Amino acid sequence: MPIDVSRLGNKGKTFSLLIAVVLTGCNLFTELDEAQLDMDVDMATMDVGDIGEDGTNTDLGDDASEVDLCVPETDSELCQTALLNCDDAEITDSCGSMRTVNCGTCDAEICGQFLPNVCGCPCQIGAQCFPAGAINPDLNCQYCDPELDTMGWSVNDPDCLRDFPVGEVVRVDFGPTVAPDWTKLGLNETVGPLDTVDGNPTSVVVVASGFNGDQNGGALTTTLGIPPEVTRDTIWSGNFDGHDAALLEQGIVLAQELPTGSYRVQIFGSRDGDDGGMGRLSRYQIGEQFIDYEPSNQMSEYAVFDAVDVMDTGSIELTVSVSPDGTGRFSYIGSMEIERLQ
Ligand SMILES: [Ca+2]
Ligand SMILES: [Ca+2]
Repeated sequence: MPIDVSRLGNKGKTFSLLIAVVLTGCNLFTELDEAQLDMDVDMATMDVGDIGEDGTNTDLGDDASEVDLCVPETDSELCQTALLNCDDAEITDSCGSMRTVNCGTCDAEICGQFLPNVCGCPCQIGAQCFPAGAINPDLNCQYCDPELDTMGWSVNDPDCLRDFPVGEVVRVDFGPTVAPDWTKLGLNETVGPLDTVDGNPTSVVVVASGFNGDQNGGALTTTLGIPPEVTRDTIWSGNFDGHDAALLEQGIVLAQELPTGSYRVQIFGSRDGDDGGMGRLSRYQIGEQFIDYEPSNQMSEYAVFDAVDVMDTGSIELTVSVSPDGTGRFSYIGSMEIERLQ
């Protein structure tokens, strides 16, 4: 409702003045409040701005004790935060300083194999980590190439052969009786890959085929220093019907997967008695070379091929038959040792 101050007399004038003062005062307070608020906001804005940009608080002036409030991480904390775990790395800490810190060493893994300053395994094979370029200790033509395979060996030759170190020997014991540290090869069986006598794995596989029987009736004692379980037993090729029929029989011993090189082949065979005087003259033949050898009561001699060259075929084929120069019905082989000469 409008107020008519002319009807109020002096009291009315005084009242109207009060009203005016009150109204003016209200307006004044409002303006003061807004000014104060503006100032507060300005100060708040100024404070935030001054602390921001260069990371230092200029409001704090030269008071060194307050600048030191930024506590940097330890070296290990820096490495951990940056997900680095090996060698020296340059990392900027939370206080803005670039620092060179050592993040440690790798155990079996390689630092920086896949990412800088991070341990990584080039080839994790089984429980072991191998560096790039490492050769498979069991197969010399396989190697670690992490670009091809980080969990296994990479093969550079599908027909690759395990090494057969020069000067080492693989050997088999023909016949039914097992001998310590020898590989038994029974009648027309296949054995391998063989380890060398020194324990190195090779790719050599030996196959016997075409033999007619086996027996245990050879020498238990020899002058050769090989076990009786090796010397006493053999596999044989022949025919009970006589020498002529036996000539038609042939056993084959095939040693396969031999690296190109030269080999010495040493054979032993023994059978008690002489088969009623006919003897057991056996012919061992490799390529053009042959040796006639008498197993009857044998206890002291080997048949030896001094040098057998293995070319691209990678195998040695030995035939066992009765010798045409003898009269026997049966031929025997009891053991074979193959030494790599070169
Ligand atoms: Ca044996
Ligand atoms: Ca034997």
